[in-house]
Amino acid sequence: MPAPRTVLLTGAAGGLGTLMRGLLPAHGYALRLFDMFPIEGEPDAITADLGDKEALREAVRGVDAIIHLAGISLEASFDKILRANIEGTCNLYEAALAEGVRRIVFASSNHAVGFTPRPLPGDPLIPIDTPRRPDTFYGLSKSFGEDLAQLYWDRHGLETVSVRIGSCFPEPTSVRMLSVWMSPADGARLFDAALSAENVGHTVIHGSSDNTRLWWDLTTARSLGYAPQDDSEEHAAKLIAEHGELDPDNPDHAHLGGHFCTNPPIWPY
Ligand code: NAI
Ligand code: 15L
Repeated sequence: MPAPRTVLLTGAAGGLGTLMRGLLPAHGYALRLFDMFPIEGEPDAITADLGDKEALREAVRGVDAIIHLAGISLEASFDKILRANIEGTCNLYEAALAEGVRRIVFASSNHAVGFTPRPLPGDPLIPIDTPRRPDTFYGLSKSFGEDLAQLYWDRHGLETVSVRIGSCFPEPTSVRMLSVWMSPADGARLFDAALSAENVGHTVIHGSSDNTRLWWDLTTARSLGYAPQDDSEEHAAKLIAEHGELDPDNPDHAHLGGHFCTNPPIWPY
């Protein structure tokens, strides 16, 4: 069996980071953890801000790849987004380049294309080359991150898979999530594929399970070797009984980004 590959997991204290800390070791990865908050039970985790360039250089030194989850994950003022998501991601790419890391998997988001109209039954799935339509400063920072990744590939040969994640939580909690949910186990499968596929250059993929009510096309993700095993449909009856079907006249239901387009949740810090 090949030795586990060492991967830096930024944002390791967060919701998705916590799920991936539990699941990725079984795919053969040895994780180095990074977050601005300490992680209980993980004394070796690096506690630092993405603004700390020296800490980033040390954090990326010697790893085979990086999964970049750290950052503001909801809407915030442009100043906060600028520091954490835009400058912070630039700092990480500069550190990776300086230390010779060859591959980053970037947690982009459906909110980079959040104002894309939601497909109605019978409409074609949203293709991966759909035009960017950020729904928030947060979504705009993910759009920037994808362009940054393209620049580092074209200019420096640093590879990235940008994953436009739908909603990765233990269970879907809204009717919208039935379409964009990525089960944690499929999330780990997708990160594994993004880390191990060959010759990705800069590839953008959608990140979700193979949901019955899927809104977007998973072809590019599958071309990297991603084989989703889960479907949100087993949660559909309960969620629809509770909330009803999506209403075409409700602006919260009109776009891929859902309520981020009308009333986005605000980052609490
Ligand atoms: P989260 O908010 O739970 O975790 C983000 C982590 O980043 C936190 O632990 C936070 O302390 C850390 N962080 C924030 N700013 C930082 C900074 N300046 N320096 C160092 N660490 C910092 O978010 P979640 O849900 O775990 O998402 C992880 C990533 O995936 C985020 O980039 C998010 O935008 C992206 N994403 C997540 C989705 C989901 O369904 N969970 C959907 C789409 C994208
Ligand atoms: C995101 O990008 C957020 O980080 C996450 O908290 C969820 O709200 C998700 O999108 C979503 O669209 O459900």
